[in-house]
Amino acid sequence: MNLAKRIPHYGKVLTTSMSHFWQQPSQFLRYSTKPKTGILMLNMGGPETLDGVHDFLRRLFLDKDLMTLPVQNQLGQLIAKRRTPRIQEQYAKIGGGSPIKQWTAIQGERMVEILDRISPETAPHKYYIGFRYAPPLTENSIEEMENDGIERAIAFTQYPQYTCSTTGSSLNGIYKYYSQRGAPSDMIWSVIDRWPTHPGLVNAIADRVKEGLMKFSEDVRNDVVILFSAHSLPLKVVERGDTYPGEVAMTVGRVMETLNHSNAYRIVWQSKVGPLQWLAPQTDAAIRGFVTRGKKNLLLVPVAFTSDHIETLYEMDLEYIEELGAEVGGNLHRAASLNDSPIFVEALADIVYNHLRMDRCVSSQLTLQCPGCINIHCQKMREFFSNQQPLLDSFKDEPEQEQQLDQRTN
Ligand code: GF9
Ligand code: FES
Repeated sequence: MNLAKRIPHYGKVLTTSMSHFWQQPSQFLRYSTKPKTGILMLNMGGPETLDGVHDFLRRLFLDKDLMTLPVQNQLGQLIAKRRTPRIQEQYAKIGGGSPIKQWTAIQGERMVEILDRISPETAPHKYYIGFRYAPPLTENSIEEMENDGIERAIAFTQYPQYTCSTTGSSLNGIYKYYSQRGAPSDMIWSVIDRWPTHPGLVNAIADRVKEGLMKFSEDVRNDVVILFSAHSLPLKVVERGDTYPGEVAMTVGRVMETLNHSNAYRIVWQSKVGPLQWLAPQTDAAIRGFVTRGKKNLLLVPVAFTSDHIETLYEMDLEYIEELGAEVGGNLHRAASLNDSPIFVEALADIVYNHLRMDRCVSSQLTLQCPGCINIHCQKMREFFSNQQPLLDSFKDEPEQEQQLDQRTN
């Protein structure tokens, strides 16, 4: 079997004078040779500065994959402009901007460090950030990946649970980029579209819950109600068949199993905006309801975002815990976001590691559209990612590959 033929970069890295670099620390591979595997970490992003708030909101309200408004191009601009001052005030109170880019960069750095170590066959790995509504925008990061000469591109959603309004929108964005670009990609794309039950995610959240429970005095600890709070979703999105509520419940179920059901818990939904009906109960209404019924000890646990952002730092910490908690007389704490949790970054690397060894470009779940979908891009996007070159035959002969590697390096 000619591996050089089957793995385009194989020969280039392993020939003669280069071969000893396989035994060098991963740092060398990552910064001195062309990256081979590119991992695009997808998220909505957030404004880094108060000046960035308006652009962020404008992109969000013009996103037809997230929401459809009448005369959206006009109305979207108008809503974005009208909401900017209030959102700027909120960001001002959490330090002047969203920390999501810094957290994603730390997670990405550590993830590729681990991958270079555990998966030398696919190294060097490089992470890229692809935000939907704030720089670095997905389109620009894709161009950077093409310019870097990436061979395998992985669209890796940073939302553990899939919804068409977040991950779906980002994937539609990648598809639209290529349909407008005309020229086909030099990279082979594949997708990590959801990972709601990954054991590393579950353990990382369970650890944060345990730490959170320690914030309560011992005599009330068993009585604490754990409120898993996820971003809400308009009911019309749920009714068209979105998998998000079920996947949030999967994550929460595994976390509670890991904790041996030490405490009572509920799933609650936060951040509803506008006049539509959304998933309920809302986090604030649930807090009020529990405290007035004598359940005063509540631990809020963010479960659908992996880093701190305005919904944890402003909505949960200031609005719910500081203000509402004081108003109703509850004893509220919040579990930390995953941020730089070592268990969590190991999980990110493990998810990519397993994905690289899978022989398909998309999960079976991603092949299926919502039964009530009326967005034409959703079907095109699925075709785009499903029709990438049948994946990674190159990893089917790993024993042989390792053998050859040993011969070369010894
Ligand atoms: C969401 C996560 C899950 C239209 C109403 C004017 C809006 C929306 C969503 C879903 C974010 C993060 C879900 C809107 C306005 N959203 N659907 N947001 N967002 N519909 O902001 Cl983890
Ligand atoms: Fe879910 Fe289109 S809205 S597939």
